[in-house]
Amino acid sequence: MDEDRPQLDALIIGAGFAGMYMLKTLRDRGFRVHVYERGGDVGGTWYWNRYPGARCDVESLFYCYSFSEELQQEWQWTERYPAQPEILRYARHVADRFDLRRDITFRTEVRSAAYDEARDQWVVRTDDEELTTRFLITAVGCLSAAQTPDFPGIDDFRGEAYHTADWPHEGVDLTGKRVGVIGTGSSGIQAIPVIAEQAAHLTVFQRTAQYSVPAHNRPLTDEEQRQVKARYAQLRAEALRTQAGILCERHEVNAVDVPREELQAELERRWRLGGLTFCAAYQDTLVDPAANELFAEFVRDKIRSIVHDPDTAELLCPRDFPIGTKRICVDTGYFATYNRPNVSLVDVRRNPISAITPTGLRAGDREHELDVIVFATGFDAMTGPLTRIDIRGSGGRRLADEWDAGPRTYLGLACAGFPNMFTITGPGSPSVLSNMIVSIEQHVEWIAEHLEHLRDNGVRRSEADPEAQRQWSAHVDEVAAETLYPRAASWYMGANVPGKPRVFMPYVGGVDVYRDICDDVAANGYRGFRLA
Ligand code: N01
Repeated sequence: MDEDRPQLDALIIGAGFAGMYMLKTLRDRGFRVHVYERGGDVGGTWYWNRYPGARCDVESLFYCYSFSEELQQEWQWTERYPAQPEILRYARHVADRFDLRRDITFRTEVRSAAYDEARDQWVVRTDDEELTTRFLITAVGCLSAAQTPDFPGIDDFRGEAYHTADWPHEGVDLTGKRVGVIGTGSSGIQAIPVIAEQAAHLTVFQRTAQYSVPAHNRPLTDEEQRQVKARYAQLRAEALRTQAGILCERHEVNAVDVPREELQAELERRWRLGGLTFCAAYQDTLVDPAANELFAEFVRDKIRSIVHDPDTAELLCPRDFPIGTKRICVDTGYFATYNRPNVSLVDVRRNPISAITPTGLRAGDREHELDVIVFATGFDAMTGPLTRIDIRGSGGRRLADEWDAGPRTYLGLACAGFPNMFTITGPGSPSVLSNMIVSIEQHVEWIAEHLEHLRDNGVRRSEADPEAQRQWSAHVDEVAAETLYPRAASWYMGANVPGKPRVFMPYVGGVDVYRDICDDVAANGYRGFRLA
């Protein structure tokens, strides 16, 4: 046996939307490829996040793969925004349709991966296995390392405790229970209205109020689906030429230059339309504080008009950060939930949670008796899923150490010192600022072409050049600094994890611009990569 020939051409970590498509693409191109997946089935995010109300904030007809015309024509979505069970059904359908599971090992977590420089291959270890592969491809997602705050007494709680991102598959019966939800980001804001309908009493522990826009979710008609499907290719192509990979109406003028009445009417129209693209109405919302404040105050006025109790309404009005600089939430009945007699809101910025007790929690000088605590406290985003694996590159350097001061990558696709490793939607790429499926497809196709190029040219080793990485990282910082994004203590900035360096992690330049850069790198002999 040739000991320089690894067992695999490519090992993929993760069988969510990225890992599934990477597997299919490499297999179609004749590579020997395998996937390790922590969960019991495909679906990634949508396998784990089964909390009540879990739903995608990108519309169904575009939150799905575009790579197969047959697939996108045959699948029927039922609602404007897909609920978690429907997205998971779709992921399973894709796995069946393309016979993906035969190359996936489920319930298997990659613990470590070390680069063997002498052989130009990775040695990957799980709890039970060790194998060698020429290429290591991470498809671990950006929001897959759940984050539970380290509250004193957390292990002493005698009731039930769940994180939204690790929700029991059999569901949780909250009927008649006193439930506490900690966290009011997208997960909390989706779960709270549904939990309120089930629980005897719901107490929401809010540290930072969030901006949320109504989803106006509804069933999709056959006619709507038919119309989109008749023009799918064109609509997909148009979406690729947008900033976020999501079709939306945008006025190419500044909000501050629009007469106030006209602006108000437009924001009203957008509010009635609902959804994620609210802030994209004008070009200056995320760069000019004055424009941003017009949008923010519009949303605050909406909150005041929905929530009956003026003190509760004021507490729900976000003021700590510009609208859109934390991922805007998309909700169904969130603010109106606070009009229910069985719901109360606790300000934990003023009264911080000091301990979890055996029977509930302590916030400020008050004890709250609870049967169930729901941690909607988010994720160690973007870097956490990678640094939790012991990844060691050339000379034994650890990825976690290399990123000690924040992630540094070339194009969010590769890291200097970690040859033959590629990171789908890694930090430094648009990823979480875009329709993830659009970004995933672009990365998967780029990586597959790169690997083919290496194979065709007898190249055993591809590595990001340190100088190219330095320049790209500086560019990522520079474009972020031109926006209002760094003003929020967001998970984009690593601010939600104590001790995490504050670096704006995704690339804000837009999926349109980014795609052109990646294509240009490839067309120029993979500029910025050292091929050997
Ligand atoms: O997490 P988050 P998430 N004490 O980090 C609070 C995607 N997503 O799971 O803001 C008290 O946004 C924290 O408070 P603060 C989407 O991209 C999409 O909700 O840090 N509170 C915050 O309120 C989203 O952005 C969908 O002050 C604490 C909350 O917990 C991303 O996932 C659905 C605390 C965490 O909010 C993450 O959303 C769901 C503490 N010690 C998620 N620690 C859709 O597609 C944290 N918090 C619709």
